[in-house]
Amino acid sequence: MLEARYFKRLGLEEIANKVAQGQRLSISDGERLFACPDMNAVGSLAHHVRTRLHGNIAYYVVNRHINYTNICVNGCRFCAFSRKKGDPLSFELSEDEILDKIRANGDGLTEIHVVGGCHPDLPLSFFEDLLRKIREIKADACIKAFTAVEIAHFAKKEGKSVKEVLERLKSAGLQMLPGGGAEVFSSRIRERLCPEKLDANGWLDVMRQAHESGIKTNATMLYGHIETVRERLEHMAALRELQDRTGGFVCFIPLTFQPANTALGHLAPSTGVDDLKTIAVSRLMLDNIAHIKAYWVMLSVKLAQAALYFGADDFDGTVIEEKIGHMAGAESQQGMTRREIEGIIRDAGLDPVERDSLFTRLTTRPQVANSCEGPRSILRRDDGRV
Ligand code: V47
Ligand code: SF4
Repeated sequence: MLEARYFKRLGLEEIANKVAQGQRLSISDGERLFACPDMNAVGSLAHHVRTRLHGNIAYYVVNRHINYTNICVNGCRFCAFSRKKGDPLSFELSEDEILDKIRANGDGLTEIHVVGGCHPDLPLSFFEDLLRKIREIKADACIKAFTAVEIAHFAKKEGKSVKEVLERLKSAGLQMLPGGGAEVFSSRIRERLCPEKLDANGWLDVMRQAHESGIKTNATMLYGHIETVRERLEHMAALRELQDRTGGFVCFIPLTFQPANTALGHLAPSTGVDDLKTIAVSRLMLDNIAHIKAYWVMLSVKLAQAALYFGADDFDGTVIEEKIGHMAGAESQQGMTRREIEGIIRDAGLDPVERDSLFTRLTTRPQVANSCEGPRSILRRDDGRV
């Protein structure tokens, strides 16, 4: 329900009208939303859109993250995860170690999320082999693997085109790309924070080619460091423009920056108000991306729950093991059980719906506990509340 007088008093009348009529918002509309001191006004507009799209549902996925290595040739200043080759804290999982992690949590998994640093030596054949083996042991889960940055790195290292790398990985079992590596597209920011990394046009181009090859992807934005509000909005506008052309983005994930153990450790983490406004403005600006994720790992479980009323319709998933956020100080737990996630969503007054990576609703899920649900879940109350 959009109350005209309320929005008029806040100078948001025109934006509220556009939202009510499903019209596209401009970057200056986005600036006005960020500048609005009443976070509830911005949140209610986003919740209106989220409810129009998804009703009373909040999605989640039974997934597992696997980082195959933290060795990386790029030295992004916001990253606490990566190490140079030879560093005592570097690691590199063997194929067997990766497969063992999947076997250990195999039964209920519908998504396997595999990413790593840009390793100087691992050949493309290692990843093709790995995808084939994962497929063999877990044919019914979606393999969502390798950011656009890793894909471009494989192509450069092998002297092959991005298209060929994508096609080869797809033949080996790759179904989807995660949205990482986008950071903020502004060249001002990239020069300061990640000059070695694939640039904005390169990231967008890998995603365009993935979409054209029939590989859907997600998209992220890393915010809350040295970027301006306008740079966030320009980032969203660039994603929106590509989405108009390809329709290949499934979900947008605003990633709140975790500063600990990074070269930007002196920066204060973003505030809860900024996190919720960023989720809300993302929902309002990205009118052609169906889903907005409240990634509990970075946001914290409590703020991610609140974000379900600020435009987010997805809670991500069980995750099981997470390194990128936690090495940078994220205080959330390592993983969540399906029952814990359902409890959080129900407690927010919404209906939990398990999905696969492409947001197909899973209704045939057996109701028995599986190996993704750790022993704690057995101790939960019957109503699923935590
Ligand atoms: O690519 C790096 C970012 C990304 C930090 O597609 C940081 O479903 C916060 O992309 N603080 C990895 N963020 C995470 C990611 C992701 C997560 C969940 C789901 C999906 C999906 C994608 O995290 C990196 C980088 O952009 N990152 N360092 C940091 N200190
Ligand atoms: Fe490497 Fe990714 Fe970390 Fe950058 S963010 S240093 S590309 S692992």
